[in-house]
Amino acid sequence: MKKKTVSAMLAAVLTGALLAGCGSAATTTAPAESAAPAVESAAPAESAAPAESAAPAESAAPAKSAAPAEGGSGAAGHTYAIVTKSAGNPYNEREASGFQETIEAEGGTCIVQHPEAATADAQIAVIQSLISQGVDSIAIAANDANALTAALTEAKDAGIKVITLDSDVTPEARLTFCNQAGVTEVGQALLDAVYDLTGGEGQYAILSATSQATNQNAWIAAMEEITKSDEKYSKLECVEVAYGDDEPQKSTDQTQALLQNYPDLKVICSPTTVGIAAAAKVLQDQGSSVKLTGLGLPSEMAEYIGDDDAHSCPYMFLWNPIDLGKLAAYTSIALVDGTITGAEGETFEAGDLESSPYTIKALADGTGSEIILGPPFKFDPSNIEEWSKVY
Ligand code: RAM
Repeated sequence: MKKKTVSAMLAAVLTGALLAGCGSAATTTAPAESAAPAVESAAPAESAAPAESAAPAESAAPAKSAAPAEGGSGAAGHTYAIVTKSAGNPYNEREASGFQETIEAEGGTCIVQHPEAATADAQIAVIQSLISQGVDSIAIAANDANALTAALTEAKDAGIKVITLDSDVTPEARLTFCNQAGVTEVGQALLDAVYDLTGGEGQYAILSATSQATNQNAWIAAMEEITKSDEKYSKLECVEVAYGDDEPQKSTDQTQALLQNYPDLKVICSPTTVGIAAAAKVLQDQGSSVKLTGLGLPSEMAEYIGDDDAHSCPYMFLWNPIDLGKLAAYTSIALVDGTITGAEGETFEAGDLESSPYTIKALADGTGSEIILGPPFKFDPSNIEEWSKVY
């Protein structure tokens, strides 16, 4: 009951703040509308989910996350913002819902901003608005590694705790990075899938998000590195990296162009949930023999996953985007209440998340820190139905 009263008060305060600070570049979800999507609490009948992944039941368990973060003073009285890559992408909505659910369960006020387009400029406008609203923290999935540095530094200088999730910026512009999975691990999983689906040789293409997206670029670079360093992959030829900009229509057009330009193409690998969903539809509708893999949202991909010719995607990978949002929320709370500073070796509790407590790790190149949610998880015909009900 106490939480409800606080929420109502905060909703009123926030509504005022949003009216004052919301530019045309963003849409905002007020806390009042924060009911977590039904999909989040729908635990599949068989919730004996594979051990290496966040179990569906876990995303639904509210009990543990209702308690204040251990070691901290709770989130009440503070305002925590999340800025996703762009509006209209269900992955980003899942990510934001996990963040919002956690912040509100902990008694904080949440601001959700989905910029109009997956560009740095759209995010800069949002960051500036959040600085003027005086938020306590900003968690951002960056559309560019470098272009946000000035705006985020301004936020940090104003005392705002800045972190990244999903897609990073240069380390000096944030305190830490909530990374969904190890970059090399994701690159390895994708490359092995390409290897498997091509039969170990021949042409494949990558259908990415935007050309500036830090996360996609890091995974593609990891694939390139592994290809160069391991003879096993020497017969694979990556003919093109195409960019669908995380827009369904552009991703569809790019898929069609790849099919037209490369008649010998065997596989498309799309490390973006928007790209893979668009490509899956094109390939399946055309009855193409080109196979697809990459990173996909199970709820969008269920109809395309299958081992036979009637399905375009034999298998794909992802992580739980709701849990990634939750991790970013617990990280933001711990930074604001002083439990952590973002330095390597610090540890904090993250409610009901599988790997809690989390320890902050150094980035491989020693330039900053990150927190890894867990390993990427494989979705195939054996589990896609179950997971498509979760996210
Ligand atoms: C898209 C976005 C996001 C990425 C996923 C896999 O939704 O580009 O940043 O992590 O795909």
